[in-house]
Amino acid sequence: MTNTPFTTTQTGTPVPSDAHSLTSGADGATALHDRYLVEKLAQFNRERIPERIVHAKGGGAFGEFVVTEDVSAYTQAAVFQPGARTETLQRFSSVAGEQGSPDTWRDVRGFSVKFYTTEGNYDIVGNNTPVFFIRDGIKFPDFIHSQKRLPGSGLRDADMQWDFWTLSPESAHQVTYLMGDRGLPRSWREMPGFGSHTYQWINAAGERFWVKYHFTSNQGNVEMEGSEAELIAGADADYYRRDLYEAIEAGSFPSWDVHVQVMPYEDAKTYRFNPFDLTKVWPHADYPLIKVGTHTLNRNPQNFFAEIEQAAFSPANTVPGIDISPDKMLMARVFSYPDAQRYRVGTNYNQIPVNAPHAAPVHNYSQDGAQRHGFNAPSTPVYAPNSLGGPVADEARAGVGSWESDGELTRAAATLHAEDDDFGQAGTLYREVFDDAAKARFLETITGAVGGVQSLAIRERAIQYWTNVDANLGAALRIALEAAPLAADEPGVTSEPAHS
Ligand code: HDE
Repeated sequence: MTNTPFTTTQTGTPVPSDAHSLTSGADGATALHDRYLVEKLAQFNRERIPERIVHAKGGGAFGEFVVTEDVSAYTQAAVFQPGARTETLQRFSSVAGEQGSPDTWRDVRGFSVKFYTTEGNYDIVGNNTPVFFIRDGIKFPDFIHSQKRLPGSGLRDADMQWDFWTLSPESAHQVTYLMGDRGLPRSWREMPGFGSHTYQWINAAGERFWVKYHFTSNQGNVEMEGSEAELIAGADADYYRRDLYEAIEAGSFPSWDVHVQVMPYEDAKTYRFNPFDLTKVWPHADYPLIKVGTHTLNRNPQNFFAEIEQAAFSPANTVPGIDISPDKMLMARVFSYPDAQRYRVGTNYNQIPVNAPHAAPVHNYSQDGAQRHGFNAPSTPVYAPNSLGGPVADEARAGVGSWESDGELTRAAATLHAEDDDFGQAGTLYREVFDDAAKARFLETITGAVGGVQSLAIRERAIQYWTNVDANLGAALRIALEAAPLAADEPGVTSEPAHS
């Protein structure tokens, strides 16, 4: 066919064959100077970049966020102004599994949204749960180590998981979510999303508020049973990824209504528990949901590696009118994500189209670095200060929203309050949110998970952990474990490990 292009080298030179190496004679010695053979094999060896050390398995799509309400009283951010429409990228993920792991292993799911706003990219990098396992980032590597693989055998291990969790009681709320129905969504389209942390909004007058983000699925929250999830894990490791891709291909665009809870700045000093503690939710009765708009996914990636594998979501990507809060986990993440992305994707990872701003210019004095391709015009100065009209800082924004100097705030928030405990909200979730059927499924799940623990000391701690959440639950777990064949008595038999 006349318009079929020729195969070329990476530098555009047509090649004589894609099937035969250059040899002396039909089956003679292969020539080392067969540049295309060498280039093709070398390129193949370098197709992989390091996978995400957590959230390695995922999928995503592009979309649009539309503001349908007026929340300008709380934030000046352009992306949240009435009527604003913003292009977005969303990635969903599991946490503990490697890139090839089954989508439907029990796990928390990542829920990341990049907003390509007119003031730069804004990222909400959350999960399908409103809380997290720990409240200080220094424990994160240890937590993840305990959920992944034993250094010797390279195998997952229930003892490691429950040893960490039972020695970190602050994990109880999130583990209750994980072991409950939320741990097995039927699809990424049918689950909620949360920013999880407390963030700061600043309005045009400089007034500050604390907010939490909620993404409510317009497809409903639908979960699957553990037995169904295990079957699917064996039949189709990419079940969620396929579901999202095919839904969008078919024109069935999933959407989420976006709400915020808003806490006045000063309330944080007297609230009944630390409002910046990531293991806690704010009861909606205290701070009701306020609608902001709707986020719809309506376009599949053209190239999975270029647009999803290389996508870099970061809590460090904030825009004017939005800032971080004194949440120790959030402050640690602000360092970690760009660090991980420089390692994983490269120094100039924000020049890759999927990570570059789509609706805002880039003006700064950084230059060079591997694979830089966007470059400063010859006349642009590469230093500041300068007398050549180079970009200048927007000094009006200095200190806007800053809480760092408000010692009373951080001391008050961190002072232990009556409800600054580890098990209270987990118990409320179990008793008041799970119905009887959900409670029964929950008991079955934790019996299986704790039943895989070999160490009787850790198993006993796990029973105490759940007793602290709810005494009846702890008692029922003890009975269920005594009735179940003790995995500890059956060497080599462990239940499907819970995935964090
Ligand atoms: Fe992450 N997390 N995280 N995490 N996380 C990463 O960043 C980290 C935490 C979350 O689709 C990494 O680029 C630290 C909470 C999602 O690309 C890494 C701490 C929440 C994704 C990292 C946390 C998350 C990540 C791995 C404790 C929900 C996938 C690769 C302070 C509120 C984003 C990367 C995507 C990815 C660090 C805890 C969610 C290693 C240090 C809490 C959804 O930088």
